Amino acid sequence: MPKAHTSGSTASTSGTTPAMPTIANATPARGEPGHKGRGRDDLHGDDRGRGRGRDDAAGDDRGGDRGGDHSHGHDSTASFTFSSDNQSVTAMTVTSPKGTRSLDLTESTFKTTVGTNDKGVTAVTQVVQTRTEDDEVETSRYSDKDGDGVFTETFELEVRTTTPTSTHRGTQHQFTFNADGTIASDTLVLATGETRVDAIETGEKYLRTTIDGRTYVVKTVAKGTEYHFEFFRDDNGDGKWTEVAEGHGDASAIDAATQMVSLVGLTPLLQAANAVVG
Ligand SMILES: [Ca+2]
Ligand SMILES: [Ca+2]
Repeated sequence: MPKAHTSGSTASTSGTTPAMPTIANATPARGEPGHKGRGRDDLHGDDRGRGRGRDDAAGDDRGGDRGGDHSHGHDSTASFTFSSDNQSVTAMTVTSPKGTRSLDLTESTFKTTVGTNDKGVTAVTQVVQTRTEDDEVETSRYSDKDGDGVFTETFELEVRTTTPTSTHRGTQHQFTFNADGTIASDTLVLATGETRVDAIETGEKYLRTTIDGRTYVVKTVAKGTEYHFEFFRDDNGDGKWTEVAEGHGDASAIDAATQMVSLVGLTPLLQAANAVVG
């Protein structure tokens, strides 16, 4: 299990080694359009064009709203060309159901991990890509344990860096909790201000917790062996919790005891949202 995100910060032992989420093909429950998150952007109409639509079939989950290179997702793999010392990435191609293409790496930084793969060869076994965009920082982790040169995306987290505005509000929810801390209700707040109950289903877990001095509601959705997670904050105390980060990963991203996304190693990633008033 590769180490991840050793950003030298507090909670960073990371043992998270997520794998390919395939939250695809999720069926909106109860025939409610866009029920439960996926496709919830349809409900908002605003959103930052963050990869919703990830439930639509296997394709390129990023739905192309962000365009460009941003469309690799759960079911895509990557190939890299490394410098001779294996310390840097000189080229990256992503293969998805839509085909293979080279990525423009100008917005990305990479951190490689060299180890011994299953073939007994010393090689790059993991690549962490950090991509900084106008309104978010995306961290993707790729692993090639078997040494075939094909890297599987095992974890991804997109962290919002801008405070919501009327035109760029993002996903918001209202939550209520029971006295014992368990979730009581989840209500989606639409861009219009209307609300819609977001039923809490089997496989969905919520945790209200403090990370780096800030209060978060963390939602983890299990889809078979893949997981999707969202991080919400209500910094201004208006009762509307804004999604400041979302991601996906495999079981290695999950805390075995709680079956929720492991928070180990995530603190430095979430710091990208420090300036956001959710
Ligand atoms: Ca491989
Ligand atoms: Ca708020």
